[in-house]
Amino acid sequence: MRDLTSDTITGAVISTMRDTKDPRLAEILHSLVHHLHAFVRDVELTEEEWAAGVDFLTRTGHTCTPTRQEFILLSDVLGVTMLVDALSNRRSVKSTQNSVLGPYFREDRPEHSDAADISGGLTGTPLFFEGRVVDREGAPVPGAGVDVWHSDADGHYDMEVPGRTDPAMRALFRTDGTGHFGFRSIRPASYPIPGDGPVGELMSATSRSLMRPAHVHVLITAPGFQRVTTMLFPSDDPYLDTDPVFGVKQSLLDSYDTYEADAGPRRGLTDEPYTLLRRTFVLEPH
Ligand code: MBD
Ligand code: FE
Repeated sequence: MRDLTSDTITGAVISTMRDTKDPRLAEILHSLVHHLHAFVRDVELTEEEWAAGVDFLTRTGHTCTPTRQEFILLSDVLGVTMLVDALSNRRSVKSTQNSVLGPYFREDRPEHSDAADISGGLTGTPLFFEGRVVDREGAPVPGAGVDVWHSDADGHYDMEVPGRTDPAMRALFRTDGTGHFGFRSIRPASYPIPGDGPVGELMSATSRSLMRPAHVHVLITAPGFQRVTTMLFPSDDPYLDTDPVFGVKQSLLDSYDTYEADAGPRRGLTDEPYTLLRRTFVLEPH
């Protein structure tokens, strides 16, 4: 046998996988080894650097908890999440575009009926959300599941609010016969992605900002339609152009109109200025 060299090792590894049963897995592994080796050759990775990389990934795994998914965050800040979305979801321009799921979705959210207050007693500018779910022809989609979740005025999601364990600022709604859902909550603020773990080290080493623009997450499922995982941003947020997870799209900007307490469509429901977000979500058929 011949000793392997830096020229022959890539082919040797790939040929060990030639009996892979699943053809798609074979294709993925072949390409992964090819590109991984090319990367190592390209930068002439040293032993110390490779050890640091393994340590980084190990700590990324150790930072994962049920409420903190550091690997998802790593995928988000490297643009992989949005790249996979761009390749998987070539939707018609009329349909609502996807964004990042992010690390703060919770399965244990409560189900609420229309017009519920989901602020959990937290204080902030009142936010009224009025949504509609329709198909590409504009016909209402009744019975769609609509998950919403967002942060408070300090940028904390419920699990990060000191001293709080109950779900707040999140709920699952069902659209009514006309495709409507709606709720009351508090207006979210821009805030930094978690910076105290390995992803934070990567961000500071590359002098990147942790600040995400304010947003309300919306996830919609309905039989016969593609799932929509999206979010809405205030169109005047100062962090739109530097979102660390690349989730901003022009079509997901919203004016987040603010009214005095005695003016606008929700006048009289609050005694302070409030924000009204109205949005029609257009689903793409399967
Ligand atoms: C968030 O709130 C978020 O939505 C994403 C995608 C990443 C980090 C924090
Ligand atoms: Fe978020």
